[in-house]
Amino acid sequence: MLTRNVFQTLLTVCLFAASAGALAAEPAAVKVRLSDGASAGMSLTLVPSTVPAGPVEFTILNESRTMKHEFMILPWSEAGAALPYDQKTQQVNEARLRALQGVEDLNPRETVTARLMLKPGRYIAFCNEPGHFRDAMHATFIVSPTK
Ligand SMILES: [Cu+2]
Repeated sequence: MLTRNVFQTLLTVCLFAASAGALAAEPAAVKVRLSDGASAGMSLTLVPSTVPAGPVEFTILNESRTMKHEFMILPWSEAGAALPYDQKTQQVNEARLRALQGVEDLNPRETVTARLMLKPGRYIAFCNEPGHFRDAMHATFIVSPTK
């Protein structure tokens, strides 16, 4: 499927509108790698893993040759295992999460950029293709307050 939903919450839209009047800051650049892993299992990595609050441009690379992966992110202060999880579908239950943003269903070898406005806090990023969250496709991401 080539369809892709890039969705943002009302909260994010409001934040964006509120900051639009300020001087446009250069977005922080973050490289996201989605990988099946040759021997180490699946992974999701963000470099850097900490950025200042404001616009963040994620360059998301699906390194897989065969599988779809995705990049979802939301504010989350707890450990990743505490995300609501549906054992039947083997997915994080997105309907029970607020402020979820991201890019769904990147095809193998596809690279997509997504620019998000992020406020300070601790975030979790994950892939929600069935089984992938449990297969360690998640990572913590920190947005620090700007001076
Ligand atoms: Cu995945």
